[in-house]
Amino acid sequence: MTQNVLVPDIGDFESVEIIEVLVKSGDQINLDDPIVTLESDKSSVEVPSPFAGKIIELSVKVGDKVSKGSLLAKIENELSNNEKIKTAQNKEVIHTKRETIVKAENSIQENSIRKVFVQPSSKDDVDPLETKEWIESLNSVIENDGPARASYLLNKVVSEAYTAGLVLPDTRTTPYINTIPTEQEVKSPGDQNIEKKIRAYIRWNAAAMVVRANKISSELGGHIGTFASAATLYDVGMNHFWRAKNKSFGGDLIYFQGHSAPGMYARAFLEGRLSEKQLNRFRQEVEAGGLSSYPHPWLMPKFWQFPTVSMGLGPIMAIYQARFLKYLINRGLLKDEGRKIWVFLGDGETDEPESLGAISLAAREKLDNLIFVVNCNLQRLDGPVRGNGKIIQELEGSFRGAGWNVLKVIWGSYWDPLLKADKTGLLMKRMNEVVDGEYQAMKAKGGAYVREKFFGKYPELIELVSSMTDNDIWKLNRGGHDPHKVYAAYHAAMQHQGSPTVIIAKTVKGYGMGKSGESINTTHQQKKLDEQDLLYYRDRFNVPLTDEQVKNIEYYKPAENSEEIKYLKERRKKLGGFIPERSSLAMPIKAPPKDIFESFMKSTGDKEMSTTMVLVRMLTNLLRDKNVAPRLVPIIPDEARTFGMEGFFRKIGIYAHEGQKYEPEDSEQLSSYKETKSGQVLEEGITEAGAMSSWIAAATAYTNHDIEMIPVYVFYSMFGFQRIGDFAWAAGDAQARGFLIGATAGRTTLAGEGLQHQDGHSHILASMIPNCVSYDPTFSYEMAVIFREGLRRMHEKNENIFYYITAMNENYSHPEKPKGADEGILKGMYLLEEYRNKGKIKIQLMGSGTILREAIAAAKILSDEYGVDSDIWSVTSFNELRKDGMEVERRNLLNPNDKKEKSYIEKCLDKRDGPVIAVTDYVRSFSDQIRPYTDKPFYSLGTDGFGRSDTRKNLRKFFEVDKEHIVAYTLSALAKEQLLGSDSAEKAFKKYNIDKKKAFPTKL
Ligand SMILES: Cc1ncc(C[n+]2csc(CCOP(=O)(O)OP(=O)(O)O)c2C)c(N)n1
Ligand SMILES: [Mg+2]
Repeated sequence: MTQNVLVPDIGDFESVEIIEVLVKSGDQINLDDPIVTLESDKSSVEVPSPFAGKIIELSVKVGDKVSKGSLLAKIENELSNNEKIKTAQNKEVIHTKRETIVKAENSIQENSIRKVFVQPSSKDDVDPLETKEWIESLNSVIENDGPARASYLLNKVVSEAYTAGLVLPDTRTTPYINTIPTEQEVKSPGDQNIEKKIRAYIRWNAAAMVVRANKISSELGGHIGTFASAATLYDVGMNHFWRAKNKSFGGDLIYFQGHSAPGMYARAFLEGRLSEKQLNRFRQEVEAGGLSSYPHPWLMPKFWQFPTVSMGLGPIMAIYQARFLKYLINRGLLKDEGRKIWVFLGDGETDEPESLGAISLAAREKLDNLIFVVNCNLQRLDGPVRGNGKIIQELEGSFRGAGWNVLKVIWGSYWDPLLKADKTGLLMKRMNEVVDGEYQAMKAKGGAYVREKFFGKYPELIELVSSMTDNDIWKLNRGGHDPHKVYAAYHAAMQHQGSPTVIIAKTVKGYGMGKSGESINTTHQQKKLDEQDLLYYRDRFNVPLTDEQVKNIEYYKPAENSEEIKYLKERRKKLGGFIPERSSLAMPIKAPPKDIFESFMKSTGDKEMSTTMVLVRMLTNLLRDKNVAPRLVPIIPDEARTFGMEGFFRKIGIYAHEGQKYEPEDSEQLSSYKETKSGQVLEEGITEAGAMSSWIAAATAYTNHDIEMIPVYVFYSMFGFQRIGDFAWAAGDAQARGFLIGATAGRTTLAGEGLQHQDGHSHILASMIPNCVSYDPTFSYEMAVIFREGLRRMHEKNENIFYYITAMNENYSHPEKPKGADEGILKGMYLLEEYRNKGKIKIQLMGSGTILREAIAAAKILSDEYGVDSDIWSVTSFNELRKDGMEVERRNLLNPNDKKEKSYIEKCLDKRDGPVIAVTDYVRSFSDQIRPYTDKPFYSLGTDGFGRSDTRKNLRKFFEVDKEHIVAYTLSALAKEQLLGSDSAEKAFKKYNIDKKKAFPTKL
């Protein structure tokens, strides 16, 4: 049967041009194969075939204009009902037993509940007998019908109470005790004695390493107290849970709390991975072989995986890492091996908005591959985290509210008998009422103090501990220091399904440090322990070192054949290898053939388009390359329509782990909002931090998942580096490979949006990241040459760099690529045009981005009206030129006897005459960067100052970067250089109505 393929609903557009015809008569095509590409003045989008079959007639050609309903082709197809079937599948209706259940529930007669007006609950138990009956009923249901039924009943009662108008108890938090009841704790299979010894040695060596470094110089710093509080949390994971990457398993990913790094080095020392010599080089990294202060993959690329020490970045990056792992699995690019992402963070660190900012996403995405461990030692750097409150309860509320599985590990096993003996709940009441500031003081002040201040409040509690000595009371441990409790929580977290888990563990900062730093406000900064402190620490953990050895701050490492070392190695062997370890087995992606980019090298003729459109077109083409297509990860924080990228929605789908449970409002449209489980686009919503975290996860997939991915994160340039600069820095550290695209860039190019939108400095910010390569291209072919080279360098040659490219929303026509321009485009500048008609006076006119076009227009005026010739340079990257300039200058300074080497800028300009006039849509310091690398007089024009909303023409006039200002200022510069009389400039100022009294734009 013959079917007509018509142009579907393309949104608000009429008469849209066909820019590509992707099939020919006689082709056998599949459902959804693209037939043509349409381009409006904002975006380009492929039209997929609604049928499979053979093209028997093509009704259009390139250049034709079509609208909704236009005939594109005729197809002979066997399955005439194909489309219907497809639509029916899309409208997947979910039938469950739900309705039946609801009906049954409604049939229960429950109108007998009396409605009351809201009243807060009474604090006193006015009828203990009745209370008892209720509790007994509950126990009986738990006993006879099981906990699930009991929970159901409670929920039912609570919802009835709500309907009745009662003030409900605040259920964000649970009592201040461990979530897992003692009886339910899964016991560790480990040998506790050996593990305790190992932990003690690790503690000792970590502290010794920091103290030793500070003997060399107190400049070196370091932390003892943090790892001292977290040692058990790490050790249980290392001995029992964290599986390393090896040939048969992808590996769990562990985000270590940055300043607990000494503990990881100390363990690696026992494992034989680091030598004593290396430990002695903690924080002395300038000579090769030192250990980095914190986890920095850039500095220790075979060890650290995740830069975490800028607080808050680790947690959010890990959330998106867990999400990206599911994305890879759902897209069929990785096997689901049940890998987990573990994240360690401090309680103080949760103050950072980034730490908790994405926890609801983690729950929404059902990231049960994610486990947070918040080390609640109740202190941060200066003092208590929540002296007047309870950080554990506060966090529980936030995480529960967001939908996480929350496991509190507050009390250690020594408390178990006391809690068991507490029949009236008074101990629990006391635990609930004490605030963190007090809890902290108690651990600083000893057992007698705890007896008095904690138990002393109620005579019953004094009685409860009457048979215990002060020392016994002092030994009442906190959950995070009890390997049994920690094991049980980790075990439960591993089993949990359907939501992420947070383990909130209570610990003591500086645990075991005694007077030198246990639970005192200055613990965080403690990096020097004197002899007495060290002896105390040794004794506290029974480290088998003599006094002499302690005085020499020797490390302790038992013999290779000792039971401790054998045990430690055997445990890691069972878990697949050592952690942390960074490696990559990813295969490079072959850069696409040149022909994919060929169309961008030609002139667009009269057709005007923006570089953002060029980029989107290029990505569309790349989606046809079999090597590149599956690896592309387009990332957009709710701006696809701004950038003309909405065509991707339908074409490659938006990633949604649950697919699409609704029929989108625009389902009939060509770029309808299609969410699918195998979707490729990461549509992040309005979160630049989240989108950047996704980008980092994808950009480091080559090491964390052994698969090279090509993330392309397109942001509104103003909300890029300025907003997420710290992430970009971390990305550099993590050796991310991928593209960041600053769209709608330029202070005057984005016209109407005003001060908070117009970016005139992102390139400066990008230039500060050593491995970020950045470009501000003007023309379609520049963009194509740069992008292709980025693919080649990063993803085929595996250079550890990432690209920042600005793209604009100004439409103009693009010329053909000049012959031989490629090298210059990539190095940062090339000669675009030369005016040699009049001859005598010459200038070197440089421009980048859309302002290059103003420069080109100015050159014409200068030539036609003032007899000034110019060489016009398209500067694709002032940043790259500066890097080259700096390097060459340094080499020349180092080798004063050698022939002077020329920088690339010098090579370009050497044989050219006249001053340089450089003009961009960015602040002057952008182009000023290359001033030192040429002897020529240098004048820069730029957009210093706050942006504002107006037309492009007015804005360029305001910032003095339009062609008229370029002409006038050039003439004035020539006068200053005594190459021309000043009258020409004065005439131009007059002619162009340039107000000399206007204040400098930074002051306006
Ligand atoms: C963004 C950022 N701000 C400040 C710091 C400096 N800093 C390092 S550790 C620390 C205190 C950390 O307290 P907490 O998170 O409770 O960790 P703890 O050491 O108590 O485990 C601070 C402020 C940092 N590393 N990153
Ligand atoms: Mg803390």
